[in-house]
Amino acid sequence: MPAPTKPDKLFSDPLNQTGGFQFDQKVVEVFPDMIKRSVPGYTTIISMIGNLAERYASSGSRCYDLGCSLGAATLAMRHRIQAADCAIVAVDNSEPMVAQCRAIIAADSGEVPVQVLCSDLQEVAIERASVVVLNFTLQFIQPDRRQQILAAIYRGLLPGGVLILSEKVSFDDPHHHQLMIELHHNFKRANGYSELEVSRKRSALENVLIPETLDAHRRRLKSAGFASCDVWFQCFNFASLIAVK
Ligand code: GEK
Repeated sequence: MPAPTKPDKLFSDPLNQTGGFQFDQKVVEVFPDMIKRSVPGYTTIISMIGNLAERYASSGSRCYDLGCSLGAATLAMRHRIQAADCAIVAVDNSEPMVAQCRAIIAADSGEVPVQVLCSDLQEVAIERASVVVLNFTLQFIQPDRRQQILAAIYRGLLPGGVLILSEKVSFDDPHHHQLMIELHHNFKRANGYSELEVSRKRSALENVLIPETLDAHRRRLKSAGFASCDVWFQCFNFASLIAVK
């Protein structure tokens, strides 16, 4: 059985916080609560990934969830895919995340086969893919690696297949950029995080989570070869794009 999840109080204790943010056991224990209270629209995005997988998953293909954490997007796809002979490959490079994800998947009753790999997503071959999900994962990879990751995904997608790319984003206009940051922080405070927790988390994510503009993401997707791409969801500085091969 998966371990029960706890409320996120990680950044209420200053002694807990040394160095940059890591996806360790302590984060795994609070992850579902942390991500829902930190990412505006997270629950909607997860549910709509299921919706998109139902539309785009094709018979005999694979769906990938890269940076799967506890498998929320995997489960959303698993319960919506109608196509025959379709399998899901879920990948994460955090061992504690993968252990808990495997327990969650094993306790789930969905019938679509799921393979959970503990690996850097850059090492995983993408093959016969109809749907690839990068839900708030690319932002944790150094920007100079991002183009080749999108190129490998593009090569592994079947014609008509899709990449769903969700990211925290930045804005060129300094006023708008600051406004989005403040609205996001208000969202976190309204979800019970204190001023200190918000600012400690922000420092821990410095140089770990590197946001880029929506234009930078669109340019990269186009240069990887995607025929069509644009935003399908946005709330403040959190957005999700869909790119079609
Ligand atoms: C969700 N998609 O719930 N290779 C594999 N995994 C990685 C890598 C990498 N190079 N870098 C980071 N990760 C999930 C949420 S969380 C987003 C994704 C967040 C993993 C990392 O271990 C973590 O589990 C995940 O990407 C990012 O829909 O916490 O803001």
